Amino acid sequence: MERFATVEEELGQLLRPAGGGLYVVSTGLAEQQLLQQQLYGAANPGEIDAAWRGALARLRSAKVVILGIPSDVGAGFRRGANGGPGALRRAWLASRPDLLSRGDVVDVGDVFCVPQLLADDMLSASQRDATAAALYPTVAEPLRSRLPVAPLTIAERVLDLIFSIAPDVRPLILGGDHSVAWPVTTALHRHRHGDPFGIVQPDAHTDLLAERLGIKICFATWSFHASVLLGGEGRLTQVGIRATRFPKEHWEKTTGVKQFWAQDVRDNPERSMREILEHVRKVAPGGVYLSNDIDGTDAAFADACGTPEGEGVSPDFFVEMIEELSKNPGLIAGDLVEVAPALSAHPERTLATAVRYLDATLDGLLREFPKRP
Ligand SMILES: [Mn+2]
Repeated sequence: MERFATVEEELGQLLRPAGGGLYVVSTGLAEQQLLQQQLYGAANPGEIDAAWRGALARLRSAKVVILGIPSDVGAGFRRGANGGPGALRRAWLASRPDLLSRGDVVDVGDVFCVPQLLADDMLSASQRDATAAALYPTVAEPLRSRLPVAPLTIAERVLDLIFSIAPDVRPLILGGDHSVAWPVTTALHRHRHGDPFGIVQPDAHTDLLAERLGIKICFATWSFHASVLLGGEGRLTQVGIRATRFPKEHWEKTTGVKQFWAQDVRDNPERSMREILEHVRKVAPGGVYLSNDIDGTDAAFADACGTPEGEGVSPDFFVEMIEELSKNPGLIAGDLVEVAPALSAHPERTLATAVRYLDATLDGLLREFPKRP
């Protein structure tokens, strides 16, 4: 076999049914199966698989595509964002049971994440081949050794494939640590042929290191590289910054990002909203990718994450910001990252906040774009 017959067939290898991106052997297996039965209204693995393939077959007519990337190779201190997509799907489905039966929204499932891997360019050829053999046992050589194996590289390929058959579709990504925003950024950049889009990033942290421990792309560096890719000029806009070693002037001067710190938003929310919208509408007329790190939100509403921070931005502010950005300049993609349900004694509070964000983001992604002058 030299190539796949259809894009859907390749996606069927690269992805797993929603909830299936985590590798579980015994612990967590029953929970994963229950989630998949609920998501797909299916009684057994065969029905789950059939429902998921049915979703892939509807991709070409979708307006919004949901993709889970349960990859967590990030922070040193407390992890758990690999539990994000499952918990987000469960909470969201409970409040929006029609989610997966709507024709215009297609959940393509999860990137299957080998938890020790991040990107293919970090791997030796022999490791790559060994993992490819484990992930794609039914794909023959030489095709198999060309398939990506690490989460971010699989996500890039998946998004390229999706855009190739559904050019106007808008992705909604469920993370995962914040590194999952990188493949979304690069896929948008390739796909939009220079149409100037922006990124708006609610976050307590800047994620603006050029490298961390010699690693170019990870949760702490992706914003730096995204800003470079977008050409600087404030096209990457960060909102809610408060846990950083350097002042705003340092970051804006050295990296070309635009920042709105949490304290300024708290002191004067009306003025901050006005300035954020004015700025983004000026620099990103082609639309916005909302990359929403849950820790941008005040820890009182979102403590189920690796690095909860107080003195943050309220969910009301971010929901309004998402709604306003959706009206103008429009959302071309969205995500919600770093939700780590296992890290809080009361994750339901964070998940309720998360569901508000997912609802607002999905509504925004489904909106028609305003007419461009
Ligand atoms: Mn982040």
